[in-house]
Amino acid sequence: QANSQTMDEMWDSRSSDQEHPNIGWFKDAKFGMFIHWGLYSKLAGEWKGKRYYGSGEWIMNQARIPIAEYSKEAATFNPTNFDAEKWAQLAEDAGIKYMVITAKHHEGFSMYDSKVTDFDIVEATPYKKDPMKALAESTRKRGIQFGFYYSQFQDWYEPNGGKNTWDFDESKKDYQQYYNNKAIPQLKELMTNYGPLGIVWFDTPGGLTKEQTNDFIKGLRKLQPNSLFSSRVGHGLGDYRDYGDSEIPATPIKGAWESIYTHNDSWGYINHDMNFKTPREIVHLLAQVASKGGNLMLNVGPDGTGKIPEYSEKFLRETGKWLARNGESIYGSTYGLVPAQPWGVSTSKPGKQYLHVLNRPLDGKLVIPGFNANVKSVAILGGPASVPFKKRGDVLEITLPAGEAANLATVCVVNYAGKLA
Ligand code: FHN
Repeated sequence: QANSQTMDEMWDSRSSDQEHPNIGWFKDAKFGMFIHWGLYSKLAGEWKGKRYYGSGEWIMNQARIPIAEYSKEAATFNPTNFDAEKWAQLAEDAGIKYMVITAKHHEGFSMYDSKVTDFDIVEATPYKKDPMKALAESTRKRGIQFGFYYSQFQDWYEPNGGKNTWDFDESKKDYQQYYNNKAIPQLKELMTNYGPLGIVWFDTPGGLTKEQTNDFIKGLRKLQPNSLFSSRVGHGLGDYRDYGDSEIPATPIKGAWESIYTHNDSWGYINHDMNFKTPREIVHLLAQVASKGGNLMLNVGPDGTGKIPEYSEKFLRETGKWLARNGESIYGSTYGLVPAQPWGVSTSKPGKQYLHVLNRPLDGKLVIPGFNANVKSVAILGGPASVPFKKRGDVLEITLPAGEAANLATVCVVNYAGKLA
């Protein structure tokens, strides 16, 4: 019966008592940092003088680069600009509450010291260090949850890994052999050697049945029972739901879920398409996702030297400043009870509706029909403790103070008594 459910039905039918006991921090966190960093970062979206568009981490696939050629790139991958403290400090300054970084993406290259393969950052590069240990420590000591992304099925380096159709005949692959010899042992390394992982972020599942998948994750859960698995482990076996890339659900969604977005249209670093989401766009995206009850995990793509792009640094820090003033309306909130309005969206806490004014009305007035609860007071976060409001029946009208327009988004908090339907 369960198998006949669609993924939506499966997730929508999940009751709170089926949730992972450790899901609480995730639901409160609201804002995460995704990091895509690998050999592809050095190629930056170009191969043999040809520019490839779309996501930089797919260049091996887009350019159909044979393994024999692609693996040579490791010999000149030496990210001496990598600085775990700088990366973790940026996350903290940005108001980030959890970080997920690619331990191994589809290219099959391990960005950590793996005993399962020599195709990793310690054995195959002049860098010879494991950046993940340092990053995990720097991140955790700032109270930020740390986790790994792992491409459990697509592995374009391995003869039996998924989806390398240019070096191998996909129909002749023994996926179970790949899982037994690489994916499962590597996942065990990651869950054993890097301290407590808040999240293991699986991606693009495939090659195994639900039962086979359940078997291998049962073993992983024994290693770290507190770790949360993303829904892309497949077969509905995750602890929270990931929507599609750059997807926000149309309506408020109960439970734990996450929207994931790039910062500049590519997960992996590229040296073109400098279309970085501005602080205003990031804040509006965060408010939109939080207003539906979910988390936003925004990606940064460091370059091949280990440097985070300057616009990611700059714009994430400005987002952090906004959160320093308005974070109360995001962290620990759930979906808003005031439906989306032309001027913005809302989030909730008990007895409070946070109105995120994304597009300030020209007359400075917020009109909220259907606010059928008794309003006690209205304030601006980080601003006036009391702003004028009036109720005409169940229509609430708030007059915004002048001068708030410059803000990335003004947040009005409406304190009310009773039950807002
Ligand atoms: O193919 C990957 C892609 O490279 C990237 O890692 C995204 C991030 O969500 N996941 C897959 C596409 O959905």
